[in-house]
Amino acid sequence: MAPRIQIINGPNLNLLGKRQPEIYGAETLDDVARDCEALAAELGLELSFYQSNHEGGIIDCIHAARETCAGIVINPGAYTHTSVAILDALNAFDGKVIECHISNVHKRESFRHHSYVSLRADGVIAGFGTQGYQLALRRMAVLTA
Ligand code: DHK
Repeated sequence: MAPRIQIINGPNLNLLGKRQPEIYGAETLDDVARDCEALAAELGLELSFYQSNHEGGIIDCIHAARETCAGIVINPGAYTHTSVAILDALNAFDGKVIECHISNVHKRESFRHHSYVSLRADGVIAGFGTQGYQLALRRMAVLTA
């Protein structure tokens, strides 16, 4: 059976394409989902796609992935820098985790330089724009083979 990968996007990423395009680009989250689906078919991965502006929704999604998914690609948005609860949920997930940021968070404000999620992530992608999700899926295909 093809490994299933859960892609999770956190707060404000529903506004992708409209919000600060000079930082996050012109592609919408639907564009990202469409490109990821096409690549997943090539790589032999099954995908689930989830976005929430709420910490609890993201945590519930991670819990559900415990039963169904071999890996999680997560862009927790600003929760990256604040959420011990999302880190704890990821620590209760046995599969692979890749943290993905559209912007290069290390080139930005110092409060974006620390990530709780990085304490759990098997790999981190930042600064590749929305192409980062596809790079994450390519790595997931290797990690979950
Ligand atoms: C997205 C956000 O919404 C920010 O809060 C993070 C991240 C960076 C991104 O680059 O995708 O600091």
